[in-house]
Amino acid sequence: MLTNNQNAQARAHTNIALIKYWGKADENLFLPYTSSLSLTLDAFYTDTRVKIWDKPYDLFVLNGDIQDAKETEKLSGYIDLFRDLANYPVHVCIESYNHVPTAAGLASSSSAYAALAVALNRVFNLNMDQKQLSTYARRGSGSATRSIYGGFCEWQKGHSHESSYAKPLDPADWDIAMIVVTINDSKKAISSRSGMAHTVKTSPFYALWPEICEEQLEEIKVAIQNHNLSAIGEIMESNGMRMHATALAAYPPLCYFEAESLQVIQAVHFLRKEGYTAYFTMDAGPNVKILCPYSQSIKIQEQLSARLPKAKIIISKAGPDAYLLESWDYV
Ligand code: 2P0
Repeated sequence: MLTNNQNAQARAHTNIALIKYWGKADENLFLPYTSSLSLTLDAFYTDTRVKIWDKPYDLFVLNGDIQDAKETEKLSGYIDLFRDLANYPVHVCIESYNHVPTAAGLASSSSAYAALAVALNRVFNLNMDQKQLSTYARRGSGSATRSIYGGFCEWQKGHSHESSYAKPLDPADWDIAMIVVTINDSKKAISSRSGMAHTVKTSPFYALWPEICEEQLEEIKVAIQNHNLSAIGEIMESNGMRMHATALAAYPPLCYFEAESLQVIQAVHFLRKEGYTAYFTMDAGPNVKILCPYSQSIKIQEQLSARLPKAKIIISKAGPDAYLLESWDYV
């Protein structure tokens, strides 16, 4: 008989990809067509508590609100992976708090599923190591694979559930920051999930994507090893724009840019001319993330605020690995 911990709580941070994950080779197992590489951010995280209870159903409470049947069912399907593995068919109550300001316009699925995987592992006494945890985080959302680790990490695409996992590369504890520039925090018109599926299916440029990522991944790993921020930024900027090129070439086209996104991009070009080390990337939405030395981040933030007074601008350092929380401070 398993002796289970009745409660477990965990924290995981969001991550931003420098080499993007864009397209699934296997939609059920969340196996990507390409490996990807990210930086975990300190400023944004999710706290999640899992409690085993004796009610005959699962409950999911997000930021204090009980979630509807559709959301709960999605999560129950995910929890089944852990229940089946532990061979322990109990129900759970899940409480989650996202410390990702809505204003930041960041997807929280990466931190959400990483925190949930860490807490479920504990509550079901599964003793998974970080590598295994990253495979299970992946089954909730691809980007969550990478939120098990802090700093820079690589998600190796693999070819099966067991072989598709993240691996830490560098703690990024040197002079580095990511600035998140939010120009629009409303819900995305097209989710990453459907955007990538549509691109894979209809974009003639997608055939080029795996080769591009393979090449740029190797280049950026060398740049990270050398702590060469300009080289990291250049490769990141190129990879992000190439991802958007595949989406723009989809049929019908997918365009995540808004007018203000281009204004931020122009501001980054201006900052570079002024001698700053600043590079941008964008995901499946209009907001822009800027990689720069932490030592320049306040000045860059000031410059951006002057040019884009309506934008919300948050500076983040690199974040840590996902971890179990000793106590739960929410009421
Ligand atoms: C990334 N994105 O590498 C890429 C770049 C968005 C653009 O991972 O379907 O929410 O849950 O696996 O992880 C966002 O996609 O998609 C994402 P699913 P996910 O960060």
